[in-house]
Amino acid sequence: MLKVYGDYRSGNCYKVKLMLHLLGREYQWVGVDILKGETQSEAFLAKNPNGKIPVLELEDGTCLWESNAILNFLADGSEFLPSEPRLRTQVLQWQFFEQYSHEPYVAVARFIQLYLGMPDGRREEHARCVVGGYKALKVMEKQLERTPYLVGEQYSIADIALYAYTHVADEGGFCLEGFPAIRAWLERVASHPRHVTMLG
Ligand SMILES: N[C@@H](CCC(=O)N[C@@H](CS)C(=O)NCC(=O)O)C(=O)O
Repeated sequence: MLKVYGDYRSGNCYKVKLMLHLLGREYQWVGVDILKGETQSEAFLAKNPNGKIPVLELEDGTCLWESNAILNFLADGSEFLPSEPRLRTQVLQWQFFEQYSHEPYVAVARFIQLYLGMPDGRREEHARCVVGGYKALKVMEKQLERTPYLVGEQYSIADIALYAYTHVADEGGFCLEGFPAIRAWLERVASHPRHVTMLG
């Protein structure tokens, strides 16, 4: 059976969980506590030398890491990854955007606020993350004013990648009041019959 090493509160790990539920795949969840340093143990580093969750361990023992790479592996051949090259590239485009222009701000602001409880020493960094995060949210809003999903008409792994931290952006100090297209998209994604919540 597939094994997922992760933390339920982590958006990067939630991407993998959501994907597996949407595909109806069985898996075993192995909890990893990042605050206790469990990602830095020798045993864990043998699975991901970069010391980060999520990790997907396949039946033959192969370990895949990097959440969006895992999404591409799992979605291969399914309705969640278009085969047409232009559309598939647009999926990747949004996933690279997520990792470089969204996650480093929205997820890190949430980490500082939710996991660390906003320590004084990280308030300035949090404020910088909020600025960067709103910039990314504006880019998403523009796209979602035009199309129901990030890549046109079809729910894809681009949406899963960006849903993960956007739907809990409030936990990082973001307000989505001024982003009606994003709010409608969040509801659209969550209305899928096989949707699962982050903590569900
Ligand atoms: N780019 C990676 C980021 C993974 C990541 O940052 N994971 C965090 C939890 S959300 C982690 O494992 N942090 C522990 C650490 O860095 O020691 C991905 O998308 O999978």
